[in-house]
Amino acid sequence: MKLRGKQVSPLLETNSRFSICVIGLGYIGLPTAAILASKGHNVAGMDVIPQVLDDIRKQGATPEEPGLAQLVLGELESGRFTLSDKPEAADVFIICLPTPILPNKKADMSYVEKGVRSILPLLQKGNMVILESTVPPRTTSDLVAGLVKEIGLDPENDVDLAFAPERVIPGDILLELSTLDRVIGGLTPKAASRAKELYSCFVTGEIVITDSTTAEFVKLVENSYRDVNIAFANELAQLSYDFGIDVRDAIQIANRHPRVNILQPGPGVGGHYIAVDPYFIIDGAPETARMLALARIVNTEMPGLVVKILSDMLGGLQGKNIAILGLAYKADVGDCRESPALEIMKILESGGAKCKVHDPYVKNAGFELYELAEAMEDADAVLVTTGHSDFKNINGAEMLEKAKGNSILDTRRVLDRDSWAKAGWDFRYLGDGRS
Ligand code: SAJ
Repeated sequence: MKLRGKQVSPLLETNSRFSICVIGLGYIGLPTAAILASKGHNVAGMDVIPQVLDDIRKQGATPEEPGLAQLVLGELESGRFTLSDKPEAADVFIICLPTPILPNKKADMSYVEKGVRSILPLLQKGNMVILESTVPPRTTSDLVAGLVKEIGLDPENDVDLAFAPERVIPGDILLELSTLDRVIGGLTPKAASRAKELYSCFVTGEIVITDSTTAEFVKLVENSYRDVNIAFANELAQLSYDFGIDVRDAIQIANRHPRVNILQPGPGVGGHYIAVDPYFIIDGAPETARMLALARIVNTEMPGLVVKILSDMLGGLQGKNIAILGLAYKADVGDCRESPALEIMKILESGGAKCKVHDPYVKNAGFELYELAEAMEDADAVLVTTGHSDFKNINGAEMLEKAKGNSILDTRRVLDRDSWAKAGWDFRYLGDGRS
């Protein structure tokens, strides 16, 4: 079995070292490729974007993922992991391509379709094709199997098709990739157990096998469950103003019950996962997925509520300067896809306010970001939209000297209210209906 010489064994063998081609070197493809290489497999990592390959060659990976850059650079050095701008013949193809959401809230399957099409000329009997991208239910059985049929192969008998979703949390990917339990769905039971055999080389958690459609559904359900739970917390935050209570206290006390586990409210749900995945179910069964649709509505309305509270504090937005602390969708990462802060900025600006955003984690926002002191200069109000740990050290008294006004709304409860209030700030936490 040789990868680079294009001599590939027709059938996978138990306990073999496989040649593997990983299509798409994003936040899941790259660590998966590097881990598989570290277990002795020959891995070709493929990406169509030259910049992605250049960055990997130069720095391995983003420093936000502990240990990843070192692992990637080490495996490249060893020669077990190579980079390429096109797919290479292999025993196993793993597809880790994005499935963005279209404006009509349907999954954009074009990257996955193109990725699968790109391996078709290389596909041989006995190969395994594993999809890791988050996809609508029945993608493996309809889209992937359908494409395999186009080249005259039988998707059930000639090749093994499986779906193996990742479920790691950004910021702790390397650890979770190995330790979390994993679900793997096969188009056939044989495909599922073969994929399980491969993933067993690095997954120490339990690997549960099922059919491909169930596995696709499970992946979406996990994130939808979290979206519904956060929507519940966000609704409680809204109710805190009706009943004059602090939602944080209420949730903390309720969560002492052994069978209650409510998440935390915030300015909305961002990121490319929880804010997106429920739509893949809703789109397939809009009449039935009512609770999922309602949770999306509640969470999507949060930016508007945040702006309304701030506007009430300021007596209107027209001509006001707002210092926004945090653009990333969640604490301690630099990713701002679907971030509620972006929507909040849009609403503030449409109300006549001017925003200056400070986020030490975000490298490229597509617009000007400010140092903390610059963002605070002449600010009428401060709005905290991301709970970065660095923000905990900001000194309220020093900030008051730079700002013009003294209003602050912390939607993440990251700042210490007592010390800021003592320094002279009119300090509110989102969901504290007592203030
Ligand atoms: N959020 C809240 N309140 C909370 C928790 C989160 O408002 O109590 C917000 C965050 O601020 C953020 C959003 O929700 O804007 C999503 O953040 P997250 O940390 O909950 O999750 P993601 O989107 O970074 O990653 C999720 C994870 N899924 C689950 O926990 C079920 C992760 O394990 C998945 O691998 C990932 O989606 C994915 O790839 O699908």
